[in-house]
Amino acid sequence: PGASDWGPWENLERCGDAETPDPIDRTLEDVVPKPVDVSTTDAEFEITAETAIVVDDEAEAVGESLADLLRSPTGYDLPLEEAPSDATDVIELAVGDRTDHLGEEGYELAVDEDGVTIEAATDAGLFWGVQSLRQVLPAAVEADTEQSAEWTVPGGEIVDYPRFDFRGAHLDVARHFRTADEMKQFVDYLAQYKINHVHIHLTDDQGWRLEIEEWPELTDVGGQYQVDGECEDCYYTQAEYADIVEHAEDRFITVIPEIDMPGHTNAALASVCELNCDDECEDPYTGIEVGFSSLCVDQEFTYEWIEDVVAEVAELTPGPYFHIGGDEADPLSDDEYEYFMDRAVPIVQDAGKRPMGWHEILGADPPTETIGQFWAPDSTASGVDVPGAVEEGHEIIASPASHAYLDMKYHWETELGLTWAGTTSVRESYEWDPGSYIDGVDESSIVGPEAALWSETLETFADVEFMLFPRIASIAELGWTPDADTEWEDFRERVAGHGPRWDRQGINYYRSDQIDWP
Ligand code: TNX
Repeated sequence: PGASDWGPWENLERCGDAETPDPIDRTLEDVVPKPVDVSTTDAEFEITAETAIVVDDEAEAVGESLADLLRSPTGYDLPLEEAPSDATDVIELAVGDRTDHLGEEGYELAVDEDGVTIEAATDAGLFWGVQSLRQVLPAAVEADTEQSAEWTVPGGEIVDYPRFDFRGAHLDVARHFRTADEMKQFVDYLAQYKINHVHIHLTDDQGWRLEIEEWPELTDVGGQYQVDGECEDCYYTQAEYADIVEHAEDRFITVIPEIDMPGHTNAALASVCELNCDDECEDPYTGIEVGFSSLCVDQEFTYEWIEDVVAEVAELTPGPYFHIGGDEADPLSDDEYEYFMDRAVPIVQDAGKRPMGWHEILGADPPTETIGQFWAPDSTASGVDVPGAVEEGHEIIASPASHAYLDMKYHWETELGLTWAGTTSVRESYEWDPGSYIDGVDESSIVGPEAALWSETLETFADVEFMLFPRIASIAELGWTPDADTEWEDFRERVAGHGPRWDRQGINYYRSDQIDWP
């Protein structure tokens, strides 16, 4: 629909006019990320008090999550039932091999007058299909109290699957802490846009955010500060962290923990005095400079401590990856840096995890299973031979700072954010191709894109939301949608319709003037 179709209706709805019929101003084409294949019909389905959710065994958990979403705003029972598939007035969710060809995360969604059917080869695919369904219901579905609306689903079919298996978002909880509840909220936002990895930057110069039982000093000291000052008990207990991991898992999102080393370690150096070459603790740091700290690379104690930390974090994190940072270790010579990585990377492997690091790590010639996260603001990474590393077999995550660093200001007057990589408008966050962006690196070596949200200037969770939305929708779409189907004009129209959905969720999004919001 054009922008003019949206405005008046939404306004009436917001004024609380309960009698206003909800015109069917939505189609299956409104979904973000844009699905691979969509066909639309006039055969709408209306969810009513009689509607049931039909599930097979494997679909039950996803069915529950759909029911959870729908029950409050609709006020309907929406019982979960096992029933023959010819039942009418149902939303049917099924896991089966008919859709095997769509891959692990693909799904088919079909809507006609009798109901909605979502089928997938796995429960993950089914869950992504449910996110698409969510986006084509009235925005009122995002409310958590009963709403008066016609719960109409537009007719047609979607056949969909992702371009990249890996679609990530990173959040820095070290510079400014985010509570476990906020972290879970962040995960909920990612799930709506089919992002399947959340990378948590748990440690940096300003803070240490995860309880390590063997080294309580890390949080006794490092967990009490953040940028600009003190922060009481600003860390996750192991139980809280496990809860975040489980919350993510329930949404088919894998947690990637990052313990940044050997640089970005002032919080550790201020907490465990023996980590310093002279055994003297550093002072806590609450500024926003980078590149000044390093672990002491030529003492055994450093590696024993790393083993303890890595073992506990790996044990708490079921996913296959462990990110050890490796960025901006400026105090070290190249030889020292290489020596450090020669010791540290195998510790991660011995803990059963696949190592990841910022792209500098590739310069240390680590084992080829090590994934490099490309963050340079241009298509080359000066000082590191990324194409050479790829030639040797390394894989790459694409997070170029000029497009995927969501802490960059939208424009020069944006109050929040940094500008070292320039500014990044919504359009700039969208107009790049993760598969071909990096000079000399082929799409076959790209694991996928990851948005990175650093938090030096982000004091509140509302600040996080402001930098995240709408740009997270861009990165999500670049990770999911075939490159040939990613067009700015089309994207900006679809994203416009998400504004009211974000309003209902209370999200403090940036109302970019590049988008005609309803
Ligand atoms: C660079 S790029 C950093 C972070 C900062 C960020 C701010 C990289 C791996 N490190 O330490 O927070 O820029 O944009």
